[in-house]
Amino acid sequence: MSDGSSFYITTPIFYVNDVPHIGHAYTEVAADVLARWHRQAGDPTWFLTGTDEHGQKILRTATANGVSPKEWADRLVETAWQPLLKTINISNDDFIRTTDERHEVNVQLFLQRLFDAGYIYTGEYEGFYCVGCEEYKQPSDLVDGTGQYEGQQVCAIHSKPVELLQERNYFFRMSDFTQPLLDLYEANPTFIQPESVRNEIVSFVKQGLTDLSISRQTFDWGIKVPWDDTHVVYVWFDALLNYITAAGYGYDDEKFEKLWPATHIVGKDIARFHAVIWPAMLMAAGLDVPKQVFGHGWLLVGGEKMSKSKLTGIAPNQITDTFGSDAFRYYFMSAINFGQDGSFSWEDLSARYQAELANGFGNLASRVIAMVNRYFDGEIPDPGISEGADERVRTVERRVVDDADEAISRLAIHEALSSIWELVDELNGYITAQEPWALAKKPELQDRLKTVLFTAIRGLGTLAVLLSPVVPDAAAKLWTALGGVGDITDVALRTAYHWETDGKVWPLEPLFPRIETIEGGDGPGSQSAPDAPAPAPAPGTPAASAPSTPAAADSNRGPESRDAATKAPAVHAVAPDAS
Ligand code: ME8
Repeated sequence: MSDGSSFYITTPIFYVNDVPHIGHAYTEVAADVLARWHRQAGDPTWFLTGTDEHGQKILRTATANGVSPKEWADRLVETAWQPLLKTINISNDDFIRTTDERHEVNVQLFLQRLFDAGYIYTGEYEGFYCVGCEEYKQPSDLVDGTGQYEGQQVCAIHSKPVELLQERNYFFRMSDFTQPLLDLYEANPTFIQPESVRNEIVSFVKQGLTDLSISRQTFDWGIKVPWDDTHVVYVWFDALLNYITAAGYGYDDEKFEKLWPATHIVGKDIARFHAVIWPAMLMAAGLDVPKQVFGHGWLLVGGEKMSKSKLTGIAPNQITDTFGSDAFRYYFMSAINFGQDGSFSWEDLSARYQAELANGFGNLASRVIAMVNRYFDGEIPDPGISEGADERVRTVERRVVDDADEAISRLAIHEALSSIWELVDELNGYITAQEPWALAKKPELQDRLKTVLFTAIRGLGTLAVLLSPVVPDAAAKLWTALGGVGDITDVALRTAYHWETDGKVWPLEPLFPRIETIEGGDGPGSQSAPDAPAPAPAPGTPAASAPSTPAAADSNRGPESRDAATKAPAVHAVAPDAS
């Protein structure tokens, strides 16, 4: 059936009831880094993202805003979700909306096939439904409400009351798949990652699955059940199918065979839908299950999952307007172990920006290129005889390429970045130890100076190629300054150290200009409405210098107060550092 030769990677399709926050952007960036990495390594790659537009949650939001759900979805996709992809420089190959015809028609086809195969029956259901999750909840999923919901049972994720529903619906025989799923998890131990998510799901399935209600009758914002148009398809059943309807299922067999199965990057909150319901649906339809489901951790605010419903959402452009999209991408990929939770803080972002991007990487690039310009009029010198230190740089260069690629194959993006940073540190140590500025003063050491700058330039080019999937804009600028041949995204990543230059460097503006953080600034707090994007943090006074040392890599940082995390400090870019 499917040849599975492609690297087909997906994000969840996001609900359009509201605008994106940095949690959604985090998933997008992670999937994008993986997609860019594989693409640049020469693997046939396809990256899908999109929006989830049906269901009660969207219907209620649209109604509350006095428009039809389709009008609402169109507005949000156009003004918020598509622009997000530009804000954080996402290289998706496709964008699916569940209101696309290619999706709606083929959801019906899929459902009809399951119905014809006997996997669907009519039944009664009574249970507690959380509209925020779009899911029936078990009593164990509920907690005691606080504040205005004191005395009521609320959803543990949304902290809002659940609704008691009693409906006559169509059911999917999911219980048939308890054992096949357990067999799948055992035969393919990396099917669900990371280990913590896998363990939770395996123990959940071991308790035995119940059948799943897959239609709703009390509202009509959804895809009609093909044999009974008084029902619409349950929003999760509809949404999960996006991964195959976008890949050609039902209308382009060749494309589908080439792409499917996919690697799904999702937040751990929805890993169960992807690792239980989704493979069960696929098995019932006789299709391959996904290659892998990776449930990443949550961005926390005040120790809780950052979320719009709790007003702790931070708009991605609050960060990118000041720090830029590269810094956004680098920060979230390096500061949080992919798979674990992490707390966002403005202080940590500023500190890492300054120490790692501006000083560690950007300054290294500027200095080396400036020296080639100054001492050799921009011509990259031919090296003389190599010494141990030069060999060592070359060895590190090769090793980190392999190590980073190996880490990416395990989706350990943070590990790939720490490997790459070994080369940044090695090159900085090399320049400090070799003191090319001192060599330049002694004509008899010209050959040594040539070797040192040649070695440093080679290392910088390798860094540019390796960092291109993470900080694409900065990498492309550096590439141009190094006289890199062709487009950097065409340079084979797994042999990055073979990169080619036309032999001449060009002046390089600072890749990461210095940014001043002003303590006590009163930046925007929670999310704004979709038609009124959050303003950029306002410049303010007095200035306090940004911390100069990196915060320890710590994905389990203690909770900050909500205010501290959601309020941006007042920050502004200052004139480029001339060093
Ligand atoms: O669940 N930290 O959509 P959704 C990290 N439509 N990631 C976060 C996050 C946080 N605090 N908050 C959200 C849905 N996310 C369904 C998906 S797929 C067939 C249907 C990210 O808009 C994370 O990826 O509620 C999470 O899984 C997703 O947004 C939920 O997005």
